[in-house]
Amino acid sequence: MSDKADAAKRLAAARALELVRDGMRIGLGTGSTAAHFVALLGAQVGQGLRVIAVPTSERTREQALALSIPLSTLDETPELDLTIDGADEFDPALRLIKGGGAALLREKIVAAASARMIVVTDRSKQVDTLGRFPLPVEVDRFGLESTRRHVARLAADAGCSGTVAPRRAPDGHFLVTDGGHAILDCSFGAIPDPEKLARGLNAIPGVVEHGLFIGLAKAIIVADEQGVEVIGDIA
Ligand code: A5P
Repeated sequence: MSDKADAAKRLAAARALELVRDGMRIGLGTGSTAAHFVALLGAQVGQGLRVIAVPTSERTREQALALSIPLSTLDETPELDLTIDGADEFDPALRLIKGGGAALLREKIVAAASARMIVVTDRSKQVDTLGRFPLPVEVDRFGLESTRRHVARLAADAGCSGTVAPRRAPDGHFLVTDGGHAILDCSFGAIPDPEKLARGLNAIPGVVEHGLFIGLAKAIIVADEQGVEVIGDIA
């Protein structure tokens, strides 16, 4: 990642920090942009800010623990005030692709439990049509090849073409998520009808969740060298 992209991610995270109020229940996203937010939040907690946070991955949980951010779970704290998370792509309708960091299942559960999900990102994630970033689909490891073929057929019906392939970890084995599942990366290039694809994926046995986040983000805080732009309703 370039220094400029990282600086933009930090800028977006700093703007998101302004939304945090004393006493809030906060969902903590996953990825390098969310990590900036967690670091900034940790500094505020060190200065006396009182929040309780639910992390979306083991990675984020470890970071938050190291910063002494008080943590909870959705079982203890089922409703959250605000979730701040990154995205791999967003379009003008605030639809997202997430899951590049393999945390999409917990990210979606936490976002859905939050009164507000606000996305923090740098400008490179902005697209007119979703799909440039390969869509991650989290699937049960049982019947992986059957499910993969089912996803590929469904995608073709939804107007998408391209490869559907299991993600591999650096050691060459299939990557395993925090939830113990596999990820299929769907390299479609463009997704002409994200709602149709999302509905279809939801109906496939073996698909645990997919990385299309539709109707979840209230606003996107997007930063670049020129500064910060807020798209959507941040209030
Ligand atoms: C994690 O599974 C993803 O959804 C991340 O939110 C996404 O990959 C954004 O990552 P960066 O903030 O590192 O770009």
